[in-house]
Amino acid sequence: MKLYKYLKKQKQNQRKMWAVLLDPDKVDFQQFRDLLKRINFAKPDIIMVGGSFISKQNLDKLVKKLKKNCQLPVILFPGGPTQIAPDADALMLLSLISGRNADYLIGKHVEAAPELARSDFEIIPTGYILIENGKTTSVEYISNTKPIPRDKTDIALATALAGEMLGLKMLYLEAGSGAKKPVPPNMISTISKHSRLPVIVGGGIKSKAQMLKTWAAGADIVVVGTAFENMTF
Ligand code: 1GP
Repeated sequence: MKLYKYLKKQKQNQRKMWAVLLDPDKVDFQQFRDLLKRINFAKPDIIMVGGSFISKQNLDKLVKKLKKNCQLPVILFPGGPTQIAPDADALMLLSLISGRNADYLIGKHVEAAPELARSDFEIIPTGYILIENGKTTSVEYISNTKPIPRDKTDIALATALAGEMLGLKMLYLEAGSGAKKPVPPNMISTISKHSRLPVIVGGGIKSKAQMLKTWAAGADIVVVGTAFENMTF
């Protein structure tokens, strides 16, 4: 079954999922077996691979190794148009719909399209929505866009609905890597109540308790990056 179909089915069955986010430049390939053990122990449903400035070589290497040694689906979460690894199962084609920078709404996609068209993996168009977390995040700085203020649930909802109407297949509510404050639960619940799309939530999730709270608010997939990297999750 294609990955998106599987994710939709899990959502219909109210089966909550979580994804571990790996940055290929922060993975110690000498200790790859230990990483696999930690993944097997933590039991995520999905492995996401991506980062802001990753080397293509490490990206390809990590995805290849994961696919060879692990049964979990591997989804690319690209920070730019060169972050394409042919061995992945799928790629989130992110459109930064909280921003007003044409490059991150369509420009980078145009640059990536020829190579994406030659790839075999599934492409999942995803509305990427940045939510303010109290400090400037890398995505915000690099994309030169403003996040949606945390108390503007109505704007976040209208953005999510517009994304759905434009045909995007998933919504990713992002507080930013290492965020001090994760996406507010009331914003997650409002969006998940009004949208039929799988809702992914990430940024600043540090504990199982926070993950449960995020699921309870309505997230379908919770993403954990920094806490897994720091071995505190
Ligand atoms: C970042 O949402 C992800 O894009 C994960 O954030 O690193 O804070 O877990 P953390």
